[in-house]
Amino acid sequence: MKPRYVAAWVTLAVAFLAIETLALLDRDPGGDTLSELIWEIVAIPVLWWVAAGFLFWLSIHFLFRGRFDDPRDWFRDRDN
Ligand SMILES: [Ca+2]
Repeated sequence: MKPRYVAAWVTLAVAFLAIETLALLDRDPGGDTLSELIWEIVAIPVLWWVAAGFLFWLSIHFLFRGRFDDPRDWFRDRDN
């Protein structure tokens, strides 16, 4: 692990928690939590497909530990 990047990711996570908490405590309805923001963005059909594609890639990326990130590896014979 690289400490600078770990610190940056932890800072991002803490900032996310702070923003999300403020948004949840804000009683004005709609458009302030991350979910509500994303739902407003993906209401545009082309952006829904972009988000779906990104989430599909992200799922494969995490589940297979990045094994399929490089398309050149998809058809490479692993026995050689
Ligand atoms: Ca709110």
